[in-house]
Amino acid sequence: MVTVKIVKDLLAANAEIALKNRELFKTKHILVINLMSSPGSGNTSLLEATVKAIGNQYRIGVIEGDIEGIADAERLEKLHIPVVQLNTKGACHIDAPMVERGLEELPLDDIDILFIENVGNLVCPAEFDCGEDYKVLVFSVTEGDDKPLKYPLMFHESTAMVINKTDLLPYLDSSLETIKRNSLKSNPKLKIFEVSTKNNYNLDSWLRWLITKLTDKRGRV
Ligand SMILES: Nc1nc2c(ncn2[C@@H]2O[C@H](COP(=O)(O)OP(=O)(O)OP(=O)(O)O)[C@@H](O)[C@H]2O)c(=O)[nH]1
Ligand SMILES: [Mg+2]
Repeated sequence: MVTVKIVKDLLAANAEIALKNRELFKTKHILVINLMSSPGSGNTSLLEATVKAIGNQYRIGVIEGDIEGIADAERLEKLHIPVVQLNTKGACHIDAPMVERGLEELPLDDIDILFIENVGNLVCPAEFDCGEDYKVLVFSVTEGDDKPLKYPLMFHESTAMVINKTDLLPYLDSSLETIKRNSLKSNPKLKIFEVSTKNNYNLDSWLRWLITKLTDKRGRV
């Protein structure tokens, strides 16, 4: 079938470039995190909080993925870090060739941790390897505690999940315990952090995990 062949070719081409990206990241000793989420879950807010907390100790760079616009890149540029904005012009995810193009605009020798903020979408980004070390899901409590059961691939593919907006729990029917239980059904090994980027609640364990992963990676190269 023609359609199946085209899809297979597309994924094979993506995998080839992802491998190339991964080799480059290894050579440059950069930890790469592919941040995925629904629109508005707090990806950029988490990046802002992370840069403010550890940006003076670790050099952080960001590839921003959005369908249109430069708003998120502008938010992060205010923190004086290298940022490149990719516009997918309709595509629902960032793929490896897009990341490869973005890398040309970044000072890779001056970056310890590179974040790829994927397009806000709870489905497609999970299907594409960009060459990252880890996929991390930012999930907000406002999305509802049934979502892990309805969008299982995203939870399955992620190594870690940051549950954000916990400050809003008193106003919602969502239960933190149910979010966690349902997420672990798709991925029993999922590492879970509960935070609020609004009031910087509980960011420490997320930051410690990041630093540990950077140290691990440097130990491996
Ligand atoms: N109450 C509350 N609001 C938050 C929190 N984190 C982010 N927000 C708000 O949620 C909205 C979306 O935050 P962003 O950081 O732009 O989310 P995003 O995932 O980057 O959004 P897109 O990139 O546009 O998909 C903003 O109005 C934030 O102020 C939080 O922990 N608590
Ligand atoms: Mg954003």
